Amino acid sequence: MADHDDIRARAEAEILAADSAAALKDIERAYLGKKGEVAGLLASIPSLPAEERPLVGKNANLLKQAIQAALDARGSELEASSLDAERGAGDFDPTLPPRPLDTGSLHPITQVTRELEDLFLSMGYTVLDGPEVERDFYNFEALNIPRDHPARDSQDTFYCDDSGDFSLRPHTSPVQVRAMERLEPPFRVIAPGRVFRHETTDASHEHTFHQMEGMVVGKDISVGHLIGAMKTLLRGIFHREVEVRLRPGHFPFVEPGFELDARCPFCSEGCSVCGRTTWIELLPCGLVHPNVLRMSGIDPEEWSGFAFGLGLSRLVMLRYNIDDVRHLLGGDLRFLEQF
Ligand code: FA5
Repeated sequence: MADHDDIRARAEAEILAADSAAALKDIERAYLGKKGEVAGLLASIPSLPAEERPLVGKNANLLKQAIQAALDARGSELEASSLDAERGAGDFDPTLPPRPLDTGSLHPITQVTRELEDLFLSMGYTVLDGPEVERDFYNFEALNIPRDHPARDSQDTFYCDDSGDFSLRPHTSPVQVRAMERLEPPFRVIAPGRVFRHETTDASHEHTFHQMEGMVVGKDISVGHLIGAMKTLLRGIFHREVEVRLRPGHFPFVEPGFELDARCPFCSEGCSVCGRTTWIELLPCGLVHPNVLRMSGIDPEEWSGFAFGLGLSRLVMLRYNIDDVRHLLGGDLRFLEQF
């Protein structure tokens, strides 16, 4: 018992005198460590007479608890006084709440894409993806775009090799062809994605922008179905009636073809976004040309369809009142942080 009292008195004195967490650790090791004094006491038990062993064991454990409690108490004291010291120094207040984390947000194009995907999924469409580096066959040939069509001009298309076979896709329409190859009619698909054009940029033209292709192939598909789908699309995104106009448009892969324009929200008399026309070209569309169906192995006598190529970047501009398409992929945080 004398041993215990002696050890306890020494330990408590040393603990009280300790002035750092490191010093406390050393004391803990000396008394409670594997080779510490308390361990020595416990190790001596087997050599004691049997009747003494329980009491010595119990006291050794009480001693251990007492030293641990003294260590903990002194540890808390030291920690509190070091916080006080830091606070007193005036350069850091550890009690202040942390700064809010920068969590970021989804890009407006991603937000609108996801909304459109949900809308079209609810109408039974499938969402498809296609390669950004695309072959000539899918970009043009299978879309009934002959060799001398202006869309093939190197002014518009970024070619990837000298053969002219591979280019960065200038539109999402090649995914139509991939859909027709892979799916049995009837089917409905959309394909949002990035497209690239070698052209001069301005408030409504970027060299890299987003489109969303749509295609429906079924029995007796008519212009009425097409217009119904376009109206649903616009209502779903704007949650209000948007003033639109439909005019004839020419694309080699649709017949008849249309241009659906939306009224420019930025002006009433013409501005740089609408090219001074008060209308923004948004949604070219039409009935799928029989040649296109035939080239992909679908019998145009049996099946018909419609297709559209939504200018997704322009839709995002209209939705969020963004007056220059170049903001979208410009990477300026001051712009992006608004979404
Ligand atoms: C096409 O790309 C056709 N593939 C669309 C199509 C699909 C027609 C299916 C018929 C059936 P166009 O080149 O007009 O068409 O582009 C489609 C839309 O993309 C335009 O209405 C416009 O909203 C948008 N767009 C075109 N060029 C740019 C550009 N440089 N920057 C931003 N948006 C653009």
